[in-house]
Amino acid sequence: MTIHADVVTRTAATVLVDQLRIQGTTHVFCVPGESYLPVLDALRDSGIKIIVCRNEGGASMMAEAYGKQTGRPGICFVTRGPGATNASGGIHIAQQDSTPMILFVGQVERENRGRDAFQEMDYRAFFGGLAKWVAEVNEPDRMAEMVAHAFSTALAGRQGPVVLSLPHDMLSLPSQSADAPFIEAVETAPGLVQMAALEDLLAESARPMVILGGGRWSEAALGEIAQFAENFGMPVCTSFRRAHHFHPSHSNYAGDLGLAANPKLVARVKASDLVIAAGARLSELTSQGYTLFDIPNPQMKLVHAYPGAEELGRVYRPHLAIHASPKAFARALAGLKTRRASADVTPAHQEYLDWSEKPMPQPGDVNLSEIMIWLREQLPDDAIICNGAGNYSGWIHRFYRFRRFNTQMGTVCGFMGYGMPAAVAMKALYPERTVVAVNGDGDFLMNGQELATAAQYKLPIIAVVLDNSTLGTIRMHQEREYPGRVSGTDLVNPDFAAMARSFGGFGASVEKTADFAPAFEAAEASGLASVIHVKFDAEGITPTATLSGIRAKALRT
Ligand SMILES: Cc1ncc(C[n+]2csc(CCOP(=O)(O)OP(=O)(O)O)c2C)c(N)n1
Repeated sequence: MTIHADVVTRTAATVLVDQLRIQGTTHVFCVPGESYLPVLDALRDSGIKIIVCRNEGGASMMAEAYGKQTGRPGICFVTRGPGATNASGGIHIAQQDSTPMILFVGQVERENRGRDAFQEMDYRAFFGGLAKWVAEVNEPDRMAEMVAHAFSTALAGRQGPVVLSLPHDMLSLPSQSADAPFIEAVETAPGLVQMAALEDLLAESARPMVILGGGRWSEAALGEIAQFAENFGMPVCTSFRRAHHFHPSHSNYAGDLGLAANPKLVARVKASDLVIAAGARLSELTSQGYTLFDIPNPQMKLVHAYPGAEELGRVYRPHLAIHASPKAFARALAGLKTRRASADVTPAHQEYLDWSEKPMPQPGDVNLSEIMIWLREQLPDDAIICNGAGNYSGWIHRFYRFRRFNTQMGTVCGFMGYGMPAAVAMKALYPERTVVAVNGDGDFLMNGQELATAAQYKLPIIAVVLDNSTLGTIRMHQEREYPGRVSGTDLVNPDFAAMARSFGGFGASVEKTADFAPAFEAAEASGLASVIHVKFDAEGITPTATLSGIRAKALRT
């Protein structure tokens, strides 16, 4: 990367874009606004690809997905009030999922600040509770400094979102800013004393478990974790939506601790005498609604290794807190010599296989577990599956198998509408890989407009829309708490396959399980952004429960 030599002739906008190039940014996701025209102009010849989205919600989620996938901050540009408020979804996801991203927002001219000018917003107030840092670049000469600070803040410790606002008039002024160099996340290594304490705990433990989660991993670091687990005979489970951190066929794999987790896995973790939580925050869904560990003192010895010191002891008092980045912790674990006889991990892995191997019966003509098993058998190991939120995702978690690092793109915070923008971003990054967005019917239309973005950039993602004509998750809760009183959860849906065709894509409808495979193959063969509209019976509301069964049970109690 060459650093711009002639610092004097650049505008603040040019310095900003040069800084993005120096930081290795390959794509930016945006909806344009008149408030940041100088940046759009500087991007034009920068070599950085611009993906113009149809809604800032989609753009911010694409940037978040880019950050989650690459480990480098995802970049999103939006305009003032309307753009910033629409973009807040991606910022919430980046905060909850600990993903590095930077949202750049246009701002009114400095001379009009505080007048409640057209679309003026106080970004510090609005994003203050979400982002790690919110600031405004008021001095063109400080542009590189502030963009570099945005990168280092997004990448530091527990990673997350940063918001920088850009007053319109400032962007076209000359800037004397000197470029800042490429910024890497600081790796925090565990201390020798802590590793010695961990060795003692391992030597004493009879029923240890590893919980793997969070970001900041690499394939190599996860390989070191697998080696450690083998050396010490430790079952490994993964936290919510981080199943891709451990190979599902590995004999130490015990399954994922997410929504509707395998009850045998939950019982196994509860009964363990030592839990090593590596990189995982131990969030609400991973901790099974804060029931897995006693609060504040877990029933077992808890070793919590995490890159952000503020997360250690947030809810659970760890027996041993280790402030370390996942990569540095994995390296230290790989160096440990085992002092205990390796336990038999076969039962834990067998419980995972028993839970996920075979399809479950389902009312109606479409069986989602059979579809997921078909996908797991047909898709290449490096295929990326993106999804939003809804009960349908339970079939992915249980029956699909993520065999490569970062092939699972979902949100830890359960944000509907994530699948489509995430898939667009993934296909833009990896045109040669299969990218599938699995959506619920409610979920899909939250960001279904980004199908137009996929079509515009010729990104042949395959969107599967699982249509049960209801916001099924909420209907499920409704039947539990207000049996038989359906209210505000029914949907009347369009023909999603026809919608895909009207967007210039491929569309197919599926009403029987057997029709799914040919529809998927035809979608792949089309080379177009595709939608497979799968209509299934809402009665089969989870892999193990029916709506009428939930209602009957609720009426009995
Ligand atoms: C942006 C957003 N809005 C609302 C919710 C609350 N919510 C969670 S799941 C769900 C229903 C999802 O319905 P659908 O996509 O049809 O999937 P299903 O549950 O039927 O499988 C809702 C409304 C959410 N998680 N995210």
